[in-house]
Amino acid sequence: MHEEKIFQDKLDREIKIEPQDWMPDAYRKTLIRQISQHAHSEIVGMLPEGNWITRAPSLKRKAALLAKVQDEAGHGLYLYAATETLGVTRESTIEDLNSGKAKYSSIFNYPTLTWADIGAIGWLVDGAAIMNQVMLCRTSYGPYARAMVRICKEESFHQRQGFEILLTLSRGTVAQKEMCQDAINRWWWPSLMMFGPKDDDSPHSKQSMDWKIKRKSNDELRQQFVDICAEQVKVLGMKIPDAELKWNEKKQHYDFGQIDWEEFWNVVKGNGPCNRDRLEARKKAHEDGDWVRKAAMAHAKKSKHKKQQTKVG
Ligand code: FAQ
Repeated sequence: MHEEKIFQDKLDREIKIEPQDWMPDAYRKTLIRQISQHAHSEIVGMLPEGNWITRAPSLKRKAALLAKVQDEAGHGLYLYAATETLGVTRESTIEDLNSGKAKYSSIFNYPTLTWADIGAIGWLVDGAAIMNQVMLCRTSYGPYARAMVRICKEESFHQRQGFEILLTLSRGTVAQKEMCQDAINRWWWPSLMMFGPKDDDSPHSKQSMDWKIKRKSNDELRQQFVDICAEQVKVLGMKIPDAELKWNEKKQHYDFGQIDWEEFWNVVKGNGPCNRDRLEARKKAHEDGDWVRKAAMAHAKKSKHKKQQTKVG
């Protein structure tokens, strides 16, 4: 009881909860779930873009894409490290992904068919990710909040890189303009789904808001994202594929059309266009890396042994 009071008091006074602090089991479990899903999303998120590294249209584009994909790997690693502070091993967390038990963001189960998709991912997917992650910089768990600050800085660079790809295409030939619009058409609705189910259908939101893990609801963030994109798309001279998108003077927000929630849950349950491929690719990468992990462990053991011998000598 005393511990619960200290925990609640810290939340009330906006003091971060740290790994060594007492916390309710359910708070710990929620964080492990959310942070590990987030880590998996970063790692699986490398796959759709990695697909275009060898086919980027110029050396400059290739270098930028390589750096971006490497950043995502770094984000995954900070987040796996943050998950470990809650008392679970990285091995078991990765095993949960590879066995299909753990979730990762629905968005990465869609294919990248053209170069314009790399621009659309940067603008829309990174844009949605930032919208969600800026509020997570103020999340109540210290290691997660601190990881988010650095991740957000990098994500905002990614977002601009994507927008600039689309801007270039939008000023190009007729075929390039069509490619740009087609990518926006395919990535728009899945990007809106990244924010999760509607607030009324979101089982975790209420408790996560009370614990200050989440600071804004799924619908609030989705609305902010729509409002920003509806303006930015004008700079591109492109269209958002939603006939119902319209400024609502009274609400001071854009109204927008219905999200296909059946498609969302279908993808979350593993039946999206690329779910199977993504998991296979991750499993193969893990198996191919087995010798590296073993070699690193053997090297660490040898070095430790050598050090001990020098001390004895
Ligand atoms: N996909 O009750 P809620 C990125 C699940 S990072 C799949 O609303 P919550 C960087 C949810 O897990 C993108 N599943 O849950 C990048 C739960 O299932 P469970 C990832 C989803 O946690 C860019 C159930 O539905 N970002 O993109 C999705 O309160 C470019 C009920 O949902 C994060 O992970 C979904 N979209 O709110 C990388 C941010 N939405 O666990 C490469 C951190 C919901 O009960 C290239 N996460 N579900 O079985 C969060 O902020 C939250 O977890 C939400 C969901 C907002 C995603």
